[in-house]
Amino acid sequence: HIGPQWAPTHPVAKAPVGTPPPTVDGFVKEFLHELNSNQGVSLSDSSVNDQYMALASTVRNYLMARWLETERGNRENPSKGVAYLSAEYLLGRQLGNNLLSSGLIDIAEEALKQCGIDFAVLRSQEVEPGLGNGGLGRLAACFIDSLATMSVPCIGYGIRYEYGIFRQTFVDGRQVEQPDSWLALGCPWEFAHPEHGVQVNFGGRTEKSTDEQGKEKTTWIPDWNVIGVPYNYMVPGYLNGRVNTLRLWSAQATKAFDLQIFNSGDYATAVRAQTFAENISKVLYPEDSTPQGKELRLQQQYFFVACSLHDYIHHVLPEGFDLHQLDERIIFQLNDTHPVIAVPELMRILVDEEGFGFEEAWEVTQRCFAYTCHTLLPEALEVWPVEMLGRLLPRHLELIYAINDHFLEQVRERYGNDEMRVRRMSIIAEHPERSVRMAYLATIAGSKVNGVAALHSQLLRDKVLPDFSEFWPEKFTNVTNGVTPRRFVRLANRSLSTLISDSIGKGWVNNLERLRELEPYAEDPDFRKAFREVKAGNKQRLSKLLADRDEIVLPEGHMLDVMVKRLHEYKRQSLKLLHLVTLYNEIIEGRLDPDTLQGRTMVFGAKAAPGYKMAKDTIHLINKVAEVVNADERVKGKLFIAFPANYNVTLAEKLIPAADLSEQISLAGMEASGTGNMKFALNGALTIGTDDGANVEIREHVGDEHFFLFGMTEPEVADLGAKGYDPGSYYESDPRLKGAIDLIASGAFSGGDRRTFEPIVSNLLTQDRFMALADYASYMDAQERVEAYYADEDAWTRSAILNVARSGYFSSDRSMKDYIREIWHTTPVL
Ligand code: BZD
Repeated sequence: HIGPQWAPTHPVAKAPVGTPPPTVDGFVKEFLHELNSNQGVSLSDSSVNDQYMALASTVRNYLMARWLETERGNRENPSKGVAYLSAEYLLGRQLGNNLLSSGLIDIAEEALKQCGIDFAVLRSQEVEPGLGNGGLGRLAACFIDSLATMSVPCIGYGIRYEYGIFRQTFVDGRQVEQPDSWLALGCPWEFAHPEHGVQVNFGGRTEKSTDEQGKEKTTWIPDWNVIGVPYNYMVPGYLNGRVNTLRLWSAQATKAFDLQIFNSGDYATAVRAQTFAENISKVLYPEDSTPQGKELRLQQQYFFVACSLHDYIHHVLPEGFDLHQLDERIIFQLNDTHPVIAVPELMRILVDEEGFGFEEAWEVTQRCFAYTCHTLLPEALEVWPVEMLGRLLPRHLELIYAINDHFLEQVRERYGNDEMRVRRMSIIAEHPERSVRMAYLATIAGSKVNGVAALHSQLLRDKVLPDFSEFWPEKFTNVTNGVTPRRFVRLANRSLSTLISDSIGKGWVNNLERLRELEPYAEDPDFRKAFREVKAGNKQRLSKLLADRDEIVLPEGHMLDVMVKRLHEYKRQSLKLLHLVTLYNEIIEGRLDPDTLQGRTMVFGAKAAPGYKMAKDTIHLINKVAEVVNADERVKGKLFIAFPANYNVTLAEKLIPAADLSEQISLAGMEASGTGNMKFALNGALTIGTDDGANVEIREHVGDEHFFLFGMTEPEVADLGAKGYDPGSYYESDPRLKGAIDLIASGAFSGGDRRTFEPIVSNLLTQDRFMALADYASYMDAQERVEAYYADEDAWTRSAILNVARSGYFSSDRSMKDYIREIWHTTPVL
């Protein structure tokens, strides 16, 4: 329960000097002023983009005094804060959120109306900053929102990619990636500070020397460098007058490159060198689970982490701060292993620049970091070849070796010369090539290590890092993920929010457990009716959006069955497809009477990593099945498939509130947590899901009767794997499954060409690493239960309302509270 200490002091903090009065007239004046003086146009000549920019500036100006005030408070009354280190922030559009946080939404809407401007049009003008791949990046965005709302001092540090996650298009049903030029029309939310550029070094060698006192000293002599330019973004708390900072770094060539131009006379080469430096923050890597070991990615990681540590130590901390006490001021939270190179970087700063002894520096370092792991897939654990790391960061490699020696000595002390164990626990892997295991480094350095859902944290201890959890049992903990109710309920689902607030008041927005108070309303027929109307309205708005955006015309009155997430084999979009193709096949074969079915529209949204062949083939198959099924008169009114391209935060905000059914069907033990699952439950969709990730806890909270569980449990998966899994046997023994797979193999969805989807078919029949066939029968069963339950409108609505009422736990405010209690030990500033 988020108690009163986390509640905002008062709805809108006293307006500091310089803040425009929050009145419609004042807003109009300020808006027109911004339009004239910033955009340089009159209202009658202004473009939609001008108007959007001016509106954004107006909101920004309103938040500015609060931001500066927060900064001043941080300096004058410092308390322990959080530096969230994340290579990704999947922010979504800023305008609506910033208006909501400042309490200006209604005023702005009215003010624009007076200017003859449609607010909704301006909101759609914003290109969302897609600076992340999926769950991990979105989680970071939710966390900084919650910390600001809970008045916890936090700086988010990351990378200002010039190109975020690619824009997905479909050509003949296949994914084609387009660059995401999110900055093309200008970003009104950022503040560049080139004067605070930080130099980041790379390459070269180290030199040992002894000083006058006979103390050994190491000097890193790098051979190239770049400048990191900070861009600051406001992170406003919800109606509490606090505005934290997100600081993203952009790479710029240093003057050294200009000098090279001058000296070499080879202009073209020198300009290429400049491009090389600026490439570092050029593009987000679109791989979300299989690190490619690319040197540029390691450069990105070190780049932002070096900038951030320097910034924190030299610009945020007061001058002369004793770094022995660093942990009293800050905790660096490592969002997965991407920022783990910060560990040897802090050691380098303390030892080489501040003159600490190794032991002394290591003690401080271990108190200043904590590590969150977001995966269980072995191939997703990041490792860097020693050769590459040593070439790019020679001093850091030395420090990693020193950390490793120091740690392995402790292991030997505890276990004697158990060399097998020492080898297993070493930060350095020897095979297939010598490399640095970043998750081990993070675990050794971190004061705490956490997984992101109860099951995941357990498996992390038992399967991924068993030696470490034996060595340091108290280091391991769980913090179940959460999502921000501001963006994903209050903003995305305005009509549900109104219904809730009219029933239980507005307090739920930053105290989500209060949704419990809705429970009795599930028994109220009028409330159920109103709830259904909210869903229907959301579906209508979605229909309009998909018609405009994608030329997809949704059938009316259907159950909306939604699966939106990155495309990955472990998430099993293919299992969903098998369900679909089975229904289709059974109908056209005359074994299933379509009149016994409710109308169902299945919505997919998914990007595949550009190099992930099986994922891309699956996207192709979904599109081709959609083409055939949607055109077939025999299933008309019963089955429809929609696959809008370029699923992103903006689309999620439209899709999730309209959904009836949420598909969370990963193989048990594979999805670390999932956060989409939480967003759906909070918006009144029922879940069909496996016993995986946070599904487990969602089911516990909402109750078994309001959740469609299917599939093997994690131990059953492990057993089956150990016994030897044979997907072919499921195919042979289940005629419906065989029928569906044969239909795909026959070329029915590829114009008769049997080769097109052969890789998918043969993979399912011979490998099926994520056991879709083993869970198929159970999934089909569960879908039949869904079908029957949906026919009972009252029962379904009741369950949907209880899903909302009982999902308050999944607020990211609660996650933050857990981090604060278990890991950070920070206090809110009120
Ligand atoms: O992190 C995801 C997990 O798959 C989800 O189960 C979990 O809910 C979220 C948040 O904890 N992991 C990612 O999204 N991972 C990445 O995006 C990623 C990106 C780059 C490199 C490796 C992984």
